Amino acid sequence: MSERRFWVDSHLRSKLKSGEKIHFTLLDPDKVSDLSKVDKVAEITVSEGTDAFLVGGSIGVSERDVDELVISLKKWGLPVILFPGNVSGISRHADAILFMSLLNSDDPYFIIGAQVLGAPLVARYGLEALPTGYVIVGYGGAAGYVGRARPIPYDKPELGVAYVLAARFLGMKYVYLEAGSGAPEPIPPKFVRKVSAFKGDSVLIVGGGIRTQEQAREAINSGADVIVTGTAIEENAEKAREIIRAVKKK
Ligand code: 1GP
Repeated sequence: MSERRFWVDSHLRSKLKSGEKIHFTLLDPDKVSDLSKVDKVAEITVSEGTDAFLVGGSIGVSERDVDELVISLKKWGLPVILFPGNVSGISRHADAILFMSLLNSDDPYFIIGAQVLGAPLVARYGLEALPTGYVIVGYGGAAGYVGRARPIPYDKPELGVAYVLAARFLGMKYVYLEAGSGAPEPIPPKFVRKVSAFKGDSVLIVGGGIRTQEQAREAINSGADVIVTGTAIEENAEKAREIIRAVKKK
């Protein structure tokens, strides 16, 4: 276990309390084998004010790959948060973990099975667990396919509302609305707006398919607390600048 650098939950909540919105830069260990590319992404995103690195992916992720990526990101001084697709996504070097249950999976493994297998590692490594209801919407991508989810249609926000309420009543402090990495369209603002009205004290994370400053801003204006971007930054690290600025704009 490495020395604790952050209490991530209180760090993020104090930013939100001061009226700031949050941006997470997602890096998938399966897609960024070249660590010099990681440095470039980090340099740009840190200089623009991204708030944390999210590390994870749905397929082809070994614990060793995650360790290497986490270690290379820690030098930038921001929280490194695990976003695990499975038990192999847990690294002792991270600061925190989105301890997620894929609420709309049909497979108990992704609702509670993997969590039971991973929990002893989270405890042994001293990772801060951020209890997260993970809900797949629309396209779903690899996360939806691998996680055997029944994605909520974009035109059924009332189902999203029911999930966010269930997540809150189960004590989850974070709810992640996921369109799937590389989604052709992000979750519609109307959907985010309806769901966010019921989020209570939970932190609403929105990701999947956000590629432009307009889309990032629309999600924020609709009530998202945290915007996650992976693919857009992977394809063109410079793209991060306008997206982060749009999230941070007051
Ligand atoms: C995927 O929500 C994240 O889990 C980010 O999606 O790669 O489409 O930005 P993108």
